[in-house]
Amino acid sequence: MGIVQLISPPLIAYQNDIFGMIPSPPIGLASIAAFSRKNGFDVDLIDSFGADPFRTKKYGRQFVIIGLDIEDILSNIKLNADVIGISVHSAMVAKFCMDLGLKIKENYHKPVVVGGPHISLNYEQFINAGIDYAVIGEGELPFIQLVTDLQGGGSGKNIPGVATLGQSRIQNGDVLEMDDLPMPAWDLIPLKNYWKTKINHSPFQGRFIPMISSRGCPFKCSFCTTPLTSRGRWRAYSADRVLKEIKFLHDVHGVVDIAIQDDNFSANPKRTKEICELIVKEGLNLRLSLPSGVRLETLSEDLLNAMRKAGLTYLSLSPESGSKRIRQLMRKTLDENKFYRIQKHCKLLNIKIGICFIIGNPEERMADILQTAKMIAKTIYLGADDISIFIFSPLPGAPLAKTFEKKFPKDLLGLCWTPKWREDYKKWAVVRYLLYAEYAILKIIFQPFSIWQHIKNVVKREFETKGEMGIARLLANRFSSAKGSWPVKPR
Ligand code: B12
Ligand code: SF4
Repeated sequence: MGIVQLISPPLIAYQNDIFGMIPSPPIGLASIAAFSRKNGFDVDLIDSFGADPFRTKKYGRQFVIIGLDIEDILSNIKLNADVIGISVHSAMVAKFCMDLGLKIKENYHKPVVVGGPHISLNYEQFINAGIDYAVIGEGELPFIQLVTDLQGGGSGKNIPGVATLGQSRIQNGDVLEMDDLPMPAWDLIPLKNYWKTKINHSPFQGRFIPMISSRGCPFKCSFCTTPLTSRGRWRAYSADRVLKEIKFLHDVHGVVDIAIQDDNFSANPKRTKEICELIVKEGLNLRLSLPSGVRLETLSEDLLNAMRKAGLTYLSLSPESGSKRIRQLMRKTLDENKFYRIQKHCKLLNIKIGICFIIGNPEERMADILQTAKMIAKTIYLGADDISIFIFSPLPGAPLAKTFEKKFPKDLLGLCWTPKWREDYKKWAVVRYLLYAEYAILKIIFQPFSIWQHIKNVVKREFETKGEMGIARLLANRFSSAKGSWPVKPR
């Protein structure tokens, strides 16, 4: 019927930034690929990171590209492709993707379509720069409607969910019933290369993969863009469909570690429990993890028991700040009693817990930082295994970004959780360092026996916490000349 060329950009991060250097197979693009195939198109997919995860190149003064560069990608493009689609996950890859798209147009004169979380709120810049089409929101249906229209000689105009020059008011694209979506086309992604890096977003011990079992979020945190891109809707696969996908990943790809990357895996606790019961019934021996932060409101002891039985080994909770005032500014509710109670229960079940914080809100004062330090102390005392501290980065489109907009770096590079472009970055980097030092000292005091286990895990590269992966990454950075260690130093 036609040939679709899909491209996932390389990983772009500040050099040596362990908070930004997180590789992960591109789920969204794998889903677009699967749906295109289901509709009769041949698909070629260039996964620029996965194709060569040990190759690095400097990008500007401070950044590094890991994977294929623009020239490499251009030489891999199928010349007979009818349409080229590029996935733009975050602001960090926006400039690269725009340059790539324009180069493709210049060299191959083919229609270029962009899509992805960053595009949904920032498509106009791409269209104004000369990219032909931008797909807003969930992309499967609008993309196929666009490609089919172009194939039939159409202009690609007036397709719901697709922006193009002169069409700035976009009617929302239709979405499919979740269970009607095919499983991501993982056969098109070089998964083995990801496994070789021994780095993931979530702790793992064997073959790992990310999975999405639902889309969207009903909450409204002001630093986040998901409420806008999902328009407050939460949609999910049925429990049966989730089990089918997990079984497929386990049986066909030999996966044993599944990182569920949903924005809100337990938004419907009844469905979550059903999924867990099905996994147990099927007798699957898996490790499940929830690295992206689970809403406390949706958790209960009963649900955690079910998740543990199904294989949950790691869970991330995101109070974001110890200060109630800052949480209010973030529109983040937190029942502190429940927060500590749930941690104790995880400890009882031997589910490793990671706690995420965001520091550096423009309104944050010393008193707020001290509240966060106090919360860290209490969580470590209760047995929390891990903490992650990010420095607030205004993401284009998010409500809390408004005050920063005029100060954004022009190329949007640096809009990640290590925002070195911020005038007050140094101050927040010191605060982050001090909070990690507090964590390390309290860990030794309150959990002395855990240290030995962490060391063993780092040496064996069989990770139980994100902190262990962070240490492994720091060591790899330091001694990256060792063959096969990741990330390698930029050339
Ligand atoms: C999982 C995840 C990750 C994972 C995996 C990323 C990956 N390779 O897939 C990890 C942890 C690695 C990650 C890293 C980062 N992420 Co992230 N991530 C997410 C998360 C939670 C879910 C994405 C997802 O898989 N969704 C499910 C799939 C099915 O949907 P999708 O990816 O959106 O794809 C659909 C559409 O977007 C569209 N689409 C996608 N690609 C294409 C391509 C074409 C051609 C078309 C037509 C359509 C299309 O169709 C798809 C199917 O419907 C989102 C939040 C969110 N809900 O979007 C944040 C999010 C996208 N990430 C974000 C950020 C900031 C980052 C980091 C910069 C953070 C950091 N560490 O500093 C890094 C940078 C990564 C990079 N190199 O760009 C921000 C982006 C905001 C912005 N504008 O910058 C988000 C929105 C979270 C947030 N609100 O803060 N991330
Ligand atoms: S941070 Fe998480 S809970 Fe808050 S709006 Fe974003 S996805 Fe939802």
